[in-house]
Amino acid sequence: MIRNVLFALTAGISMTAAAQEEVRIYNWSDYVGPETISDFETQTGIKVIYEEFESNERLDEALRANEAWDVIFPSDNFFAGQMRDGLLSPLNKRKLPNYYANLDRAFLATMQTDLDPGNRYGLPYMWGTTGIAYNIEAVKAVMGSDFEFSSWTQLFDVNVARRLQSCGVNFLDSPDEMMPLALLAVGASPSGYSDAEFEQATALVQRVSRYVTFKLEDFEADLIEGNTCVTVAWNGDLMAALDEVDNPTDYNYVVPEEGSILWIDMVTIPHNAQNVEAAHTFINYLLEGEVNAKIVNYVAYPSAVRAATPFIDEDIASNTVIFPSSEERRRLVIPAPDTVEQANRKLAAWRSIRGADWVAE
Ligand code: SPD
Repeated sequence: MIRNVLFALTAGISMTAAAQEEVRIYNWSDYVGPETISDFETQTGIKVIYEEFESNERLDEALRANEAWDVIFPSDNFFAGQMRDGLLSPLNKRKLPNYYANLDRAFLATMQTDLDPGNRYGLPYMWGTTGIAYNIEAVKAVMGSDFEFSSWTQLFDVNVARRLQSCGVNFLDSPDEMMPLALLAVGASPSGYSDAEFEQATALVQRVSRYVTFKLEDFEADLIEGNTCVTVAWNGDLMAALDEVDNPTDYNYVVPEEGSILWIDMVTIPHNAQNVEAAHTFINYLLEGEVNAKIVNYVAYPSAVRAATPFIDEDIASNTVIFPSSEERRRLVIPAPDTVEQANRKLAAWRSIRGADWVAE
């Protein structure tokens, strides 16, 4: 993504002393503000090695292959598996004064019960939803003026996809992103499903796969540049992209009637981190109210940092795609983390759809 080039450049040129302290950060693409990293380097003198990934599968692979990162950002479900498998280091809260001062306690309490008792291993970084984003007129031009997306069944419908292939339909190239949506489309719960339901969901994706593209990187840019007219999307990435176009109302983002996923991207320290001290310094920095608000204002996702609230731009705070209404929130689920067997089955299903040589972006 274009904006990331700037981070890579600033991370590369800012401090050059030979024995300078370093912190290695592996984050999703477009997930900090334009100055987040350079400001941190200036404030602390710590050099940031910053790289980006597009999917939880890629991050998980990196972690299991013993790649050495100091700070990583897995989603809640992958975080749970990584914690279970001993791949994360417990946080030292004494080194995170902003943890007590600035985080939203109610948000932390949700995670304590469900995911990480005592919030020992990680903190919520940003959260969001997955939905269907589309160019309203381009879709109507193909499907007729009454057509609008309101259900996952439409997205996975071969007849719909075959027709919309002319303007382009994109699925996120990740089993973890797509299989829960296919499960919703077959009437199953992404949190608890039978073998038969999983097979039905796999068959649904398989049938439609020849009419769609599979891409994670720049899915939102492809939509606004007209390379696609429909894409599965994360709300914030779409909203950040629409902030840069003249015609944002040409697009719609829908959380379908069956509901969708509420995901939480965590920030945590891997078990093999080389600079645990600097990792804490960086995480504590992310929890500063103004620092965090600048990120929220840029990436267009809500965070769990209460101290950021006064600094959030009004157009972000009032945007109901970014901050879903309570009606919409009732239709969102945080799926229970996969067991090892479920995670392996999801990957196997994806390879059966995408090819045995599929690799995560
Ligand atoms: N641009 C950064 C987007 C991060 C999205 N994370 C989504 C994870 C959903 N499982």
